Amino acid sequence: TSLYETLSKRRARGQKSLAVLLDPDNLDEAGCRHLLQLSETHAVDYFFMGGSLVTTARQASLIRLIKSLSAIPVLLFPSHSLHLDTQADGILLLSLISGRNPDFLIGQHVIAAPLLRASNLQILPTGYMLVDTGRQTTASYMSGTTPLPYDKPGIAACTAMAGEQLGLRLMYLDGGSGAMYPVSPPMIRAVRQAVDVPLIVGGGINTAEKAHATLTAGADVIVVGNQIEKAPEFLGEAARVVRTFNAVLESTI
Ligand code: 1GP
Repeated sequence: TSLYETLSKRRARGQKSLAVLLDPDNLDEAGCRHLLQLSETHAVDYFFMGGSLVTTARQASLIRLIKSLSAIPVLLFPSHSLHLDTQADGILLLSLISGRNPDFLIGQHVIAAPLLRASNLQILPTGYMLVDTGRQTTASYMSGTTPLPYDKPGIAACTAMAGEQLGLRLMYLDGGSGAMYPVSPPMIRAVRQAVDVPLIVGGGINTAEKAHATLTAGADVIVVGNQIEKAPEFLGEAARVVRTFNAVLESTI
């Protein structure tokens, strides 16, 4: 089964997933080995690999390392066509639909298209929405876009609806890495009600309570990055929250 089939089956069953964001700028080989062990122990569902600004050449060797030691799928989470790597399993092909910068709506994609076509990467067309969570994030600065206003769930819902109508098959609401607070439950709920495709939510999820609130509001996949870099044990906590959701589900089937 393809990555997308798995994501949409899980979505249909109401099953939740955990993605761990690995930023090659903030992770060395030893740190990666440690996270891999934890991820295997806690049955992490996905690795997202990328960052807004990649200043080291580590991404390729980290992906190689993960692929040699683990079967957890690696999805590229690129901020630029320079950040592609065909060793990964798939790519979140992000169209930054919260913004109005044509380069990140379609421009980078044109540059990447021949390379993607020649690769074995599974392509996951993703409507990417940056949300204003209190301070300017690297992602909004680097993309030159204005994020969605935090307290306007209706704009987020219509943006996601338009993205789905254009054929995007996943939605990703992102408060930005290290956000002061995560995307609000009312916004997640509004997007959840507006579209049928699987919904990924990340940015600022740094406690079990925030992970729980994000999933309760309707996220299918939660993404954690920063807090795991600071305190790798958080991976276990986040995984427990996801598992609890899925266990409740199984007991009601
Ligand atoms: C950012 O959604 C991710 O793109 C994860 O954010 O690093 O704050 O967990 P954090």
